[in-house]
Order: sequence, then C-alpha cells, then structure tokens
Amino acid sequence: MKTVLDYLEENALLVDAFLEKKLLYRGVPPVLEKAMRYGTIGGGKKVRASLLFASGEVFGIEREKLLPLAAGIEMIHSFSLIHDDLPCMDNDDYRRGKLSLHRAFGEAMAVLVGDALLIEGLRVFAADRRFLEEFGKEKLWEVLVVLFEALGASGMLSGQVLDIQKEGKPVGRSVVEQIMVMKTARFIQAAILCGAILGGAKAEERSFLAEFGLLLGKCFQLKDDLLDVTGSRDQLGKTAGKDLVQGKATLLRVVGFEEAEKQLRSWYEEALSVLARIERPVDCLRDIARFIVEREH
Ligand code: GRG
Repeated sequence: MKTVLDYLEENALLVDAFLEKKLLYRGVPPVLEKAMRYGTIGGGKKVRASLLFASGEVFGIEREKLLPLAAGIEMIHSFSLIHDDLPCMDNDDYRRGKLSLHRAFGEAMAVLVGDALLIEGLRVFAADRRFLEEFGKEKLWEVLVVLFEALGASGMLSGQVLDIQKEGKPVGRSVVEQIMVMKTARFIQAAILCGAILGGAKAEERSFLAEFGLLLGKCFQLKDDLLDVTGSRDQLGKTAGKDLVQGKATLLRVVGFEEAEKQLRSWYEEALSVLARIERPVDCLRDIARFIVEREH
C-alpha cells in the first residue's frame, strides 16, 4: 500500500524531473543556471507542490497538468529560503543538507538567483501554452492573484519584515501569530487554493479549503519551530537551535514548549474538522496534514 511518504517522494521526483528540463536556458550566464539548479533540484520536501497536487486531486485534476504550477511554486519557495539564509537576514550556512546558496556561490549571486527564481517561478506556468489551454485565462489570472496576495505586502514579504523587526524584542501572542500567518501560512494556503481554483471549486468548498490551508500553514510553522528545538542539523538539513539563540519571535518563545505542542494539536484537529466538511475525496490532503504535524524534518 502506498504511504504518504511514498506519495510525497513520488511528487518530489516528478517536480525535480520537470525542473531538470525547464531550468536549462540558452544565452544565460552559466553560473546563474547552475545556481538556480543548485537551489531547487534534488532538495527539500516539496510539500507545497504536493499540497497543490492533493488539492487538485480533490477535484479530479491529474498531477501532470499541474506540474508547471507545482514547479513554479517550489521555485518561488526556494527563492524565499535562499534570501532568508542571507547574512543580512537569518544568516544560515546550511540548507537542505548542503551549503546555503550564498556560501556556495557568494552573496551577490544568492540575491540574483533568488530574484531569478521568483520571476521564473511565475513565468514557468504563466507562459506555458498547454497550461493556459488546459485551464483558461480566467483561472490563470485568479491563480496569479492568489499567489501575489500570499507573497506580497499582505503576505510573506511583510511576514519577513516583522520577523526581522521583532528579533530579540518582547512580543505578544498576536504578533507572533501574525508573523506565522504572513511569513508561512498564506503561501501554503495559496498552494491549496490554486488546486481549488483550477478545479472549479464552489464558493463554499473554496472557503473551507482556505480555512484548512491557513490552519495547516500555522501548523507547518509551529512544527518547524518545535523541530528547531528538538531536531539536529543532520535531521533537519539546516542549523538547529537557532531561533532561541537569535531571539526569534516565535509562538514557542511566547508560550513555552508544552503549550506550543498543545496548540499544534488543537490547530491540527480544527484543520481536519474543516476539511471533513468538504463532500469530496480529501484523503490525500488529510494524509499530508498528518505528515506535517508528525514529521521529523
Ligand atoms: C515574497 C517578495 C518576497 C520576499 C520574501 C526572504 C523572505 C522574503 C521570506 C522568508 C520566508 C520564509 C523562509 C519562511 C519560512 C517558511 C518555512 C518554515 C520554510 C521551511 O520550509 P520546508 O520545511 O523546506 O518546506 P524544504 O527545504 O523542505 O523545502
């Protein structure tokens, strides 16, 4: 029987194979292509791509049709990690079990490769003729708007600004939750919403998936924070125990480990009960949700 780990691995391989072919450019400085490939292919869990596939599956969309968008979402995610690791941001030397991009290629290149992955990550599906013919202009436009909103001033960008601003400062619960939502949860929610948009979900289904996605995104960030305390560098593929040292504004810091674990359970259960309201096959999304809260990396 196929487990969720098999499913995630299969999806990661599919996305990597797609990126292998797509991240080959003519007339581009070879170092840019090499570094873009270094930052994306063969690394990371590719959870956001899997969430898009699983959400598409709820509406009967075949994975192959979603591949350009899944790859684009993972390129954009990789951009955020590359910039997050920069010395002027979180300053991390390791990512995905190897040197972070600026350590391997230099800081200027890491800034530019991040920029490239953000723009190319949008282009890879928006300029894909077959993707456009399959889903049509209206849905493509909706997908772009959802991604812009999750990434821009109302999402990841502001989440990162707050994350940096609040480092080492006293913070309350509402601010740390705002950081979790903006920095992490909105993009995870967007990956799930894209499947709903492309699948022609009804308004009610879309709003359940939006609620589920936000709760799952908060679970994802909280689990990431807990793993930062309990995990090792080998296990996580990145430096462990940094949040406490850097005085990161996390929920864990505000409420303590035990309370944070309880909160994770409670958001997870709430997410599952919202998901259960959708009268379609949601097993894949449920399995990934479980993986997210139980994972060890
Ligand atoms: C969007 C314009 C714009 C700017 C981005 C740098 C930055 C500003 C934001 C950083 C956001 C960030 C890194 C959030 C953390 C999210 C998180 C918990 C990432 C870890 O994701 P995993 O575990 O990583 O899925 P893998 O390596 O498995 O892909």
